[in-house]
Order: sequence, then C-alpha cells, then structure tokens
Amino acid sequence: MKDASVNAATPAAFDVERIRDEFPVLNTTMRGKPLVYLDSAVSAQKPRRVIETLRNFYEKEYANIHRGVYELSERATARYEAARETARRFLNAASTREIVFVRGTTEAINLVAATHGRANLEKGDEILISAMEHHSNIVPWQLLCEERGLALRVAPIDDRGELIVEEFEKCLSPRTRIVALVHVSNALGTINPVRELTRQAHRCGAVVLLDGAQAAPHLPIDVRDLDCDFYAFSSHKVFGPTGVGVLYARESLLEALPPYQSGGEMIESVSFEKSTYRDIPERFEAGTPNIAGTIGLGAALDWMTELGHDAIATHEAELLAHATAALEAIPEVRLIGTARHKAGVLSFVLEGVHPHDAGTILDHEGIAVRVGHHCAQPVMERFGVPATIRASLSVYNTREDVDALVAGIAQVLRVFRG
Ligand code: 7TS
Repeated sequence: MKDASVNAATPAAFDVERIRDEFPVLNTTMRGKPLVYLDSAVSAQKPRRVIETLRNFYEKEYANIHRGVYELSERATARYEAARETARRFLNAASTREIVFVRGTTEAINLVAATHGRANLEKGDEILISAMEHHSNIVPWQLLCEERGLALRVAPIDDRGELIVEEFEKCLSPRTRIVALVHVSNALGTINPVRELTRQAHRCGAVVLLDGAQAAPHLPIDVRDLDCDFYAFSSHKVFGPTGVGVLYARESLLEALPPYQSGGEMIESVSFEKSTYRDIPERFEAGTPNIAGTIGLGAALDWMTELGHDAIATHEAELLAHATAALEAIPEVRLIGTARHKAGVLSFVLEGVHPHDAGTILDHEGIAVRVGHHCAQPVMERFGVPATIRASLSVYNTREDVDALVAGIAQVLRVFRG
C-alpha cells in the first residue's frame, strides 16, 4: 500500500500514511473494497483530534454559553470564544470582533446580502460576480437584485476556466457596489487572483466578498493582505464538524450593519417599545449557536495550522500534477478546468459515458467521487456539458488513490465500450 515515491517527493516532515492514520474512516471498506475518498470538495473527512474534541466536550464540558453563572457554562463559553480567536488567527483578521460564527458559507453570503446589501444598495446599483460561482454566491444576489431593482453582472471565464481579467475590469463601474467572487472554484479548481481583483473593485468603490469555501482547506488565507471586506468559509470543508462556518467582516463595515436574525443572545435589552442590540460580533449570532461544532472547528483549524499550509500545498500540488498527467493520458477523458493556477480539483467527462453511470461504476470499486453539476450549473453550461465527474484531492490522499481512480476509469470504459 505504501508508496515510497510519495514521501520522497514531499518534505521529510510530511508522512501521508501518518496523516491517514489520523482519519479513522479512511481505513474502512466500501462495496468490499478499500475506500478511496476523492470527494473532499463536497466535505472533508475528520481527524481524530476533531472527533475527540467533540466527544470530550459532550462528555465533560457541555453547557450553553454566554448565560450560565456556573463554572461549566463559563468553561464552555471560554472554549467557544477560544475558537473565535483560532479563526481570527487562521484568517489573520485584526480582531475577534470581525469573526462571526454562522452555519456555513451559504449562510455567510446570505447574511451579507440581507444586511449590507439591503442597507446600502438601491435601484440601478450593480453587483458583480464571476461565471464560475457556486449557486450560493449567485442566488442570494439574484434575490437581492429582484427585491431592490439591481443589476447582476457576470464576469466571463475562458476555455481554461480562468477569469478573464480585462473583461472583469470592463464590468466594473461606479454603479458596482458589491463584488462577490469565489477564491477557488469548486467545479474547476481555478484559483482566482483575488488580491488583484479586490484592489480593482476597491478602486471603483465596491465592497468585496470572497467565497473561500474551497480555498480555506488548501491555501493560507490572510484577509488583511487580500484586503477583502468579507470572507466566508465552512467548517466541514476544513476537516471540522458540519453546521458551522465563519464570516470575516471588516470591523468598520460590520459595526454599521443592521441585525440579520434576531432573538436571544444578540440583544442588549428588550421591551415592547424598543429593543437594543449587542455589540459585534454577537449581534449577528442570534439564538443558541452550534457550540460543539464551533469548538470542533477550532480543533480542526489548529490541526491544519500544526500540519502547516506549506506541507499541505506541496503534497496536494504533487498529487494534482500526477493526477492531471494520468487523466490526460486517457484519450476518452476531457478535463474541464485547466487553469494555470489550480487547486486539487479534477473535473472531467468521459466520451460516450454519462457521468452518473461512471460514478456508479466507480462506487462499485470503492471510489467516492461527485458527479453532477456541483451546484455550478452556469459553469456546466459554459463548457457545454450537463454534468462532470469530479475527483477532489485532500491532504490525506495518495498516489494510490489517483491510480485507483485511473483503474476505475478503465473499468468504466470496459463496461461501456466492451
Ligand atoms: N461556495 C463554494 C465555492 C462551494 O464549493 C460550496 C460548497 C459552497 C459555497 C457552499 O458551502 P456550504 O458549506 O454552505 O454548503 N460546495 C460543494 C461542492 O462542491 N459540492 O457540494 C457542495
């Protein structure tokens, strides 16, 4: 099972088998075959550190937060707020006041659309997105546009799946009030030059939201260096629990926003005449939050930081190069998304085979990939395909996983072509 070449090609400190040992699920079998998990863009598997943090919290430390006068609740509150500091460090935000815990990337974007969007945009204003957005960075803006009479503009992408920067510039105007862009595309793997795009958007006076759902698991994120106004990511894609995520918002902007959801936890005082709201970030965290999930997210971010972004990037780049070469060597494969700057996402179609049929046969080999439109239907349309097969790589994947995929594709082609 162990391939010495994997370790030889990556830094000495990085041992993929040791990483795999931390993920219990990777030792299981599916359909009687060893699991080959190539669907981390949908959701990443969880290391023991995260699983044990959840277990420990529920066994020994569980209480509601921010309300108990007793020690158990104080401890739970401290753990929850420590996760906020961990998230701040992970993003290099200036202050924990800029870190809002939400349900995930989807809720983060909806929050910004419903608060900043409603409070600041008026008829005739424009929102600019790109042609490679996930549905969750399209539909909230569409709804806002319908409600407020705004225009949604879309910067096009080229045949490699790269944003056409000159066209993006042409889409910007003094009417552009929000620019919402994906940092790394989930359907294509493209890494966008978001620092430069943010600079251009700011020159026009727009605020910038970056969808970091697929970037946070792979790249070091520095919101101060990017100079973005909002940055969103989901815990479950960075090896943490489901149901929680982070919205970073520049302090001056967040302070000016009206509440999003309302109720307990976000208020200062309530009377039937008037209620007043708490300071940021609590103003945006109404109700009992996902306490255990947030603490688990903190453990996941610590785990990633200890592993090191350089080690993650080096390993994934080596795997991506191997996988790209292997898939390109199969004549029936057409890769969708061949950007020069790419994360570990391999979207492809197989000549003469529907992606769903391919997915089913791969599943019989124990190989988990996603087939479909990946919640990015406009990307599928751009490339003239109804769906793709998508293998997505993570820090725990090996060359053997890629080789299993290649063998699985050969099996698919045998079944369909005889
Ligand atoms: N943005 C991007 C770029 C994503 O890839 C996803 C989820 C989301 C937003 C939404 O994240 P959520 O955690 O709020 O659901 N991406 C995928 C995917 O690629 N396949 O399934 C979900």
